[in-house]
Amino acid sequence: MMDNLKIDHTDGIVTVYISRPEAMNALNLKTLSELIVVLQQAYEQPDYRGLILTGDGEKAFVAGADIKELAALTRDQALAFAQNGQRLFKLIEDCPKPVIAAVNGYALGGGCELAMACHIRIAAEEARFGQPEVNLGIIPGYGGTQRLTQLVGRGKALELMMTGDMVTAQQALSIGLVNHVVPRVSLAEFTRDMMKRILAKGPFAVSQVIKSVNAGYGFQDAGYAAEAENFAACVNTHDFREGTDAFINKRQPAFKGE
Ligand code: CO8
Repeated sequence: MMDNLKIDHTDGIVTVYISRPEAMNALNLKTLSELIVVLQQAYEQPDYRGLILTGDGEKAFVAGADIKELAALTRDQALAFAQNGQRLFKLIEDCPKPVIAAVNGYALGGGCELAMACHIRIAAEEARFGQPEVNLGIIPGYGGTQRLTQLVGRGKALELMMTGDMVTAQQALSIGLVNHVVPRVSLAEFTRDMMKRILAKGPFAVSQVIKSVNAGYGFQDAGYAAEAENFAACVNTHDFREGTDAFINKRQPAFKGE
């Protein structure tokens, strides 16, 4: 029994609904540990043939890491959190079974990073994407600096991460951040149909496609390690305390660059 995930397992397709309606499905530690359990099952159990990750409710896929939890972190905790989250997202990226994100609403910060770790992204027309961490005085910490750059190229990735701007589903499609945009009412069916088409192929061959593509993007490369260190460095600053306090108290932050 999971507290923050709802799970439907039908015909070998496991649909995981991230469900924290009080916090726009934000990823707290409990949710991350529940996702690790699901991923372990996906690796080990033959009746887990494909995974669909989506958000529960109408508004959000996942609106990021849980900012209230983040706000209390020390630098060392932040480094450990980022490294642990990166390992989970790498488990998703390397999963030998297909993993599709059905992005039903806001996919921000860690939510956008979660969608990018999946093999394929399908978005509802209402979905919104962004890496708004700079609004909080931090940077992405779950691999976003690497995967966004891989998906949309360096220039657009830098723009999105430096401005914190949100993009619409159509804009996300035009820059290669998502594979398809569909009406909200069709999202579940469209995603399931694509999963079924993949599952009709040779499963070993599909897993070898994933493995081969990922072999070209080394997780051991300096990028992920640098991101975790640089995320942790932000947590030591006044601007991080100010940014998270401003979000929690619903006011504009006043950053000082220190
Ligand atoms: N964390 C915690 N609570 C959240 C989050 C979040 N990420 N997002 C929304 N909530 C809560 C709000 O605080 C609010 O709670 P309450 O009702 O108690 O005030 C409730 O959800 C509803 O939110 P809003 O009232 O803000 O709803 P709106 O419809 O006005 O706005 C938005 C929706 C645009 C999604 C808005 O909530 C928002 O901007 N959320 C924050 C988005 C964001 O900044 N995400 C990035 C977070 S940082 C991150 O993801 C870093 C990842 C790397 C971590 C590295 C390891 C530690």
